[in-house]
Amino acid sequence: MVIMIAVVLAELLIMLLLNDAFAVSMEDTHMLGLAMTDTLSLGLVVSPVVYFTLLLPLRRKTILEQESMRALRDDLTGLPTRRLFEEMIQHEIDAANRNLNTLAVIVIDPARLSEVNQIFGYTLGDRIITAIGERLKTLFRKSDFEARISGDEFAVLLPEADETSVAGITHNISQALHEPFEVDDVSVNIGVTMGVSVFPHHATDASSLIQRARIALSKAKSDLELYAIFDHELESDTQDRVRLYGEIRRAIEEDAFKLHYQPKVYLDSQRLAGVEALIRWPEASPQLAAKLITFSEQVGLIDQITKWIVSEAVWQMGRWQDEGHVIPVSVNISARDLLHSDICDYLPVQCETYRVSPELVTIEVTESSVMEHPEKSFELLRRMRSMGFRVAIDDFGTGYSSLTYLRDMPADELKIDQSFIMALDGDPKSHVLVSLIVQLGRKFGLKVVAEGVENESLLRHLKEDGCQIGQGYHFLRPQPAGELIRWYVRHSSEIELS
Ligand code: G
Ligand code: MN
Repeated sequence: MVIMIAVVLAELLIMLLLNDAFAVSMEDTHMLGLAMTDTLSLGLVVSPVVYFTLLLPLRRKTILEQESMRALRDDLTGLPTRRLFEEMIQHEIDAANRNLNTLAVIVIDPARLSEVNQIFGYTLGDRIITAIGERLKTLFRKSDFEARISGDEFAVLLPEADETSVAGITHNISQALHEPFEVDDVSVNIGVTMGVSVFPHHATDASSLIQRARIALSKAKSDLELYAIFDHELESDTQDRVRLYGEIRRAIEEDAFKLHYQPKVYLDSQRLAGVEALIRWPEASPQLAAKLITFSEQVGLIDQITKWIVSEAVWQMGRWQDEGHVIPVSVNISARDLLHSDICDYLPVQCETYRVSPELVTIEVTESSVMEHPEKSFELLRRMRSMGFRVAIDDFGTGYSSLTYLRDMPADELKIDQSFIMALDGDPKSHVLVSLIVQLGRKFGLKVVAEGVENESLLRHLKEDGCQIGQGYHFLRPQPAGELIRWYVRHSSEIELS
C-alpha cells in the first residue's frame, strides 16, 4: 500500500514537472498539436490511473488556457475558431482511441443568415450571430465543445456520441434556434440545417470529420431535412462529380465531342426546314453523356461547350455551302450563356469567319431558361434577332410562361415539347392542347415545330392539328454530318426557307 502511494506520488511529481515544461514548450512552438502529441506519449510511461484521471484533464485545460494567446477564438461570439476546433477534435480522437469510444461532429448551418445581412445590414447580422453563439453555449455539456468554424457555420464536438445519440441533440439545437431572435425591435426567424460525422466510422482525423460532416450537411440541404449523417456513398457522389468535371474538361481540350444533325421537315411537302445540331460524346457512357449539359451548367463549363458547338456548327455550315448545300442549322444555347457569356459576340464572329449568313442560324433557347430572367433574356434575344439570327423557343409547354410573355417573346419559332406530341395517340385532350398551341403560335407569327415525331400515327395527328413542321425519329435520328447530307441528297435535296 505504502509502495503504491509512493509510486503514485512520484508519478504526480514527474507529471507536474513535465506539465510545466509542456506549458513552456507550448509558448515556443506554434503547433498546439505537436505539443499535445509529445505529452500524450507520456501516457505510455505513467500509470493509466494517473494518466486518465489527472494528466489528460489537465492537458485539456492547458490547451484551453493557451489558446487565448493565439487568438484562436472568434471575436464576435467568443467561440473557438476552426483551428482550435480541429485541435480539440484531434485531442478527443486520441482519447477516444484509447477508450474505444466514438465521438460525433455536428456542423450547424443557420439558414437565411445572408438574407438577414442583406435586408437588415451586417451590424444586425453580426448581433444575430452572437446570439446564436450564446444559445448554443447554453445547450451543451461541459465536455462538449462548440465552435464557429466559418462565417456562417457553427459546429459542436460531442465526445462519446454516435449516430443514434445525435438525433436528440440535433433536435435540441433546432429547438434552441427556432425561437425568433429579437434584435433592435426586429424579430428574426432563422432555420437551421445540420450535418453529422462520427469517429471512427466516417473518418479518423479532425479535418476529414469536419469535411464529411459538411458533405452530410449538403445532403440534408438538398433533401430539405433537418440533418443528415455522413454516408460513404455520399462521398462517392462527390468523387463522381469531381471525376465527371475532369472528364468534361479533358473532352473539351481533346476535342472529344461530336455534332450530330437531325432534320426538321415540312409535314406536307416533306421538304427540309433545317437541321438541329445536337452534341454527342461518343467515348462516354450514355448515362454520363446524358448528364453533360445539366452538369456543365451547374459547374460553369457550359460556356466553353456552347462555344465549341457554335463554332463547330458554323464551320460545318461553311463546308456544306462549299459543297453547294445551303442548310439552316439550329444550335441549342442555354439562356445562362446568353446572360453570362460573350456568346452574343462570339456567334457573329464565327459566322463572319466561315462566311455564313446569320439568317441561316437559329438559336434554340428553352422556354424555362428564358423564363428565369424574362426581361433580360428578351433583350438579348432581340439583339440577336437584330443581327439577323433566328430564335426558337425550345421545349415549349414545360416552362410556365404566361400568354402575355408568349405574345412578347422575341422569337421566330416555337418547338412544342416532345411530351405533348407523344401523348397525342389516343388522348383527345392532348389533341386540343397541341392544336391550340399551333394556332396560338401561328397567330403570333411563329413557325411551329413538333418535336418527338416518332411514328406515322403521330405524324397524322399533327397534320390534323394543323402543325407545319416536325422533327423526330420517324424522319431521321440525329446523324453525323456525312450521313445527314447523304440522307438529304437521297431524300429530296429541297429546302424550304421562310
Ligand atoms: O430539348 P431538345 O429539343 O433540344 O432535345 C432534343 C433531343 O431529343 C435530342 O437529344 C434528340 O436525340 C431527341 N429526339 C429527337 N427526336 C426524337 C424522337 O422522335 N423521340 C425521342 N424520344 N427523342 C428524340
Ligand atoms: Mn433543341
